[in-house]
Order: sequence, then structure tokens, then C-alpha cells
Amino acid sequence: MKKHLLFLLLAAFCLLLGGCSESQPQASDPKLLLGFSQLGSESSWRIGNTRDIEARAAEYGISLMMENANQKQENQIAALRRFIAYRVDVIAFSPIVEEGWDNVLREAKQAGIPVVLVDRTIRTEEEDLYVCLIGADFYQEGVSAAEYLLRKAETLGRDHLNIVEITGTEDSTPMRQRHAGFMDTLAGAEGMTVLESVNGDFLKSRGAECMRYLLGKYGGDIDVIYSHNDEMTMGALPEIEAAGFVPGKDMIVISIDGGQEAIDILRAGKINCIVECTPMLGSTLMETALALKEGRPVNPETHPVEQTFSDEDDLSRLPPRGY
Ligand code: GYE
Repeated sequence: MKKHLLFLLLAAFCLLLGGCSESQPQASDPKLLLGFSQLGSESSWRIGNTRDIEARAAEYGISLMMENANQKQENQIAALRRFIAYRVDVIAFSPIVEEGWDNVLREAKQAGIPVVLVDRTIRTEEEDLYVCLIGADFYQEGVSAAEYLLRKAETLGRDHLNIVEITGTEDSTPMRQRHAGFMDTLAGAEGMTVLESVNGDFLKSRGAECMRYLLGKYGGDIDVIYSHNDEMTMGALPEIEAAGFVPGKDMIVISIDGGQEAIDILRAGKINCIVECTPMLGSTLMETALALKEGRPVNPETHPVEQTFSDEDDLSRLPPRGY
């Protein structure tokens, strides 16, 4: 009876506030309250990541305050401040860019709330502003993309290839590290020339724009497109076709993520290689949050195991990707 009353009171309070927003934690008997600031919804990777975190929180009985920053750092900072004000047990977030977090993270530290970085990392002089990072090894992804290209060049008997790169969000970890891993691996291979790197912000529309610009400038001199995510790749493909080239044949296409749609295009032969980046980070996040709440130690860095899918492989039995 008492519970009933409490619920009614809560419901009335929510109504007064103009309805419970998506960030309100679920009422039940949660083990802990986790605030998660997602950076946006720019790709199927990101949407898969959000869904996975929501599903795993429910599975682990963790109450989740989820906020979406719509690709703006200031929105993420505001969300982190709301989590601090709400006194959540653990804060987690996927930083859109690497710089600019010191002030708000100092506030979390002063409030005694541990912070977990998910997917991307930050740059800071102060080491104890976050506890740990759960995310992919983006440098290795760049290395894997370049290693595929070197194998492909060998198979085709080509010692000279002109490459264009379409990169992800400026100053973000995957943009920086996918570029670095790729360049470092190609550094020893003389005939591999990167004509230009352009920024596509991980967006399909920008991928199309970048490709149009690159085709206008270099045309048929382009042998290889290295794109930092599937969305930009899928934006680029119709542009390549519209310019009269066959992607996957006239131009080698290398992508990153491995969402279902892109894998299907790889099977159809228009993408040659996709380096996997898995968005399924939710279980590790929930385990980590519980460990932090209970005062158990956590790994400073956790990287998921990832693979490369390409025209070298038989992909007929690949299970559905889930994103
Ligand atoms: O590759 C891209 C997304 O940070 C790993 O961000 C993530 C990247 C992912 O938008 O599709």
C-alpha cells in the first residue's frame, strides 16, 4: 500500500516536471545507478552500442541514466554535470573528442564518483581523472587495414597504388589512431602513396561529399579508398559508381566497423575489406561498474577481440552481426 502511494507520488512529480525524460532511471531495486553519456547517433555502430548498453544494463539489474549528446561536446559536459548533481554511483561516457574534459572530470573526482571511458579515450595531464577505458584498439585497426592492402597489392601484382583516406571526426581517438596505424604500416612500402586525407566526420552524407571532391580532383588515379567507418563508405560507393567506376574492382575499398549492411555489400563485391570494430561493450561496462561499486579492482584497459573480413575469406557462414 505504502509502495503504491510512493509510486503515485513519484508519477505526480514526474508529471509536474513535464514527464519523465529518457534520462530518468527506471524505478525498481537497482544494484547501482549508472550515468552514461552517449556522444550521438551518427552510425549503425553507435546505435548498436547504445542498444547494447541499454540491454546489458537491464540484464544486470543496473539502473541507467542514458543521455545522447547529438555530436556536441558541450552537451556531453552538461550531461556529466547532471550525473554528478544526481549523485549517480558510476559515470561512463564516450568522449566525442580527446581534449577538453579536465574541468568536468575534476568535478566528478571531487564528488567521489568514478568515471569509466567507453569506446574512445581522452588526453589529459592528470592521470587520475578516470579509472579505466573499455574500447577497441583503433591503432591495430589501422594496422590491419594496411596489412590487408599490402596483401592485396601483392595478389594483384601492383607495386604502386594511390590511396585516398576519408577520416572520422577530427581529434577523436578512432580518427587519430586509425590514421596512425595505417600510415605507420605503409611507411616501409615505397609504392603506396596517400594522395590526400579528408575529414568525413563518420557521417554518410560527408562520406559522399568527400568522395565527390576526391573523384573531382584525382578521378581514375585513385586506386584505393580507405574509409574510417562503414557509414562514410556507404556514402562514397554511389559516388564512385556515378563517376563510372566499379567499386571493389576499379578501386579497392577498405572500411571499418563491420555492421550488417556493409558486410552484405562486401559479400556483393563492392567493398574489399572491412576491419571489425565491435560496439558490444555493454557487458564489460556493467561488470566494471559493479566492481567499482563494490570496491573491487578493474582492468585499466580492456580491448575487445576483433577480426578482419575481406574478399580473401568465405563469409557465407558469418552469423548476423547485430548492428
Ligand atoms: O567506428 C564509427 C562511430 O568510436 C568506434 O564511431 C567508434 C566509431 C565507429 O561513429 O562508426
